[in-house]
Amino acid sequence: MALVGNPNVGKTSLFNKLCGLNQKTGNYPGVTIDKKRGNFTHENIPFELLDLPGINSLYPNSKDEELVVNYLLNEQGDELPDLILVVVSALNIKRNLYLLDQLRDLDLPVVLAINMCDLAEKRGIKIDEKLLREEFGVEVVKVSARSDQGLKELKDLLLKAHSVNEREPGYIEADNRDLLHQFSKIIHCKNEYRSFLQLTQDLEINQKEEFSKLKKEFIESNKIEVRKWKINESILRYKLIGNIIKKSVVTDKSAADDFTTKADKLLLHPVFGYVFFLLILFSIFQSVFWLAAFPMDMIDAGFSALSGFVADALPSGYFSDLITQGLIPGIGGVVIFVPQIAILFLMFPYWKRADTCPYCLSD
Ligand SMILES: Nc1nc2c(ncn2[C@@H]2O[C@H](COP(=O)(O)OP(=O)(O)OP(=O)(O)O)[C@@H](O)[C@H]2O)c(=O)[nH]1
Ligand SMILES: [Mg+2]
Repeated sequence: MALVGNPNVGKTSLFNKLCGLNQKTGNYPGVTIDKKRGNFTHENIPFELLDLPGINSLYPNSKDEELVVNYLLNEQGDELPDLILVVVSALNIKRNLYLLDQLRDLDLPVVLAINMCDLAEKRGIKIDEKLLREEFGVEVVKVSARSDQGLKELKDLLLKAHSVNEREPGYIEADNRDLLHQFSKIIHCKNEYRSFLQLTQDLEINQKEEFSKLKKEFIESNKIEVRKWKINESILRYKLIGNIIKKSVVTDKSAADDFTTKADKLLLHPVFGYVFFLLILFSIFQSVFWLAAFPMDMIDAGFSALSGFVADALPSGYFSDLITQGLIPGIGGVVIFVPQIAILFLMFPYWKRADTCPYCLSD
């Protein structure tokens, strides 16, 4: 069973809970960068669980994302999982469901775990999991890897998991379906969405020259606009997800009683928001100068002492002046700014991926 989901949604936390392990977790994307295996038994059925790095979609953007996508698309090896446990965050469900929608086209049994439900309740987010189950045709369970909520129910559902019912491909326009069908046959791919992904991107699993040539010829002879196919996929999927979300997710900010929402009311206020923003920038600016003053004074004193020491040690002349009045103060003049730059960088959040804010877990 493979644990798949967007970065920072709590996959490893859930993996640790299910397998009783202690793999590294952290509140920023990209914590897990390799496959990790674990085991557990439920109702006498042994499960082997694979924790994977987070991916935003089946179009990989980094080496660790590629690892997951190659694993899920490689039909040739016998490594495909028997079941995919898709983990999404209840705080960010719309964006996370895009990946679920892609995964359910792979013809593998899928179970959807909506994690972080403890936080969602506090933020007034209400999710109708029955409706999601009906709309997506997969088993759905709300969990919290932090408070253990829903874990027993999740294990029960894993026994019931089934392949997603055959559905009309929701990722390609009707006019292009025949072409995709032909391409699947040519490359002997059992699943049409896997063919679609191989046609629209260059994957490591298909680096063979023979395949690249075949694909190029197919694209050229049929005048396929690959970029357009990809864009249409996003439009079609988001349209479907948008309609489902409208019916199944309600956010009632007035019911929210967590610290973040209360702070947001003030910090994101149309007028006070700007006042806080300026105050924060001003205090960063001030503290950069205030904190950096101590190491800067030390660096300044250190380089002056070094100049003095070298001046005493060398016989006076042009060479001594070059070292003590040119080279050493020159290097000192650059090094002295290092504390200011370092402190400034420390005061800004660490953005691992431009599209994900690690602190608020939202777009
Ligand atoms: N409140 C709350 N926090 C959670 C829950 N599950 C995970 N977290 C926190 O969310 C953060 C991310 O958890 P991870 O388990 O590292 O997430 P991941 O999906 O494995 O992340 P990557 O490996 O980077 O893709 C950690 O700080 C967890 O403590 C939950 O159910 N509730
Ligand atoms: Mg992880």
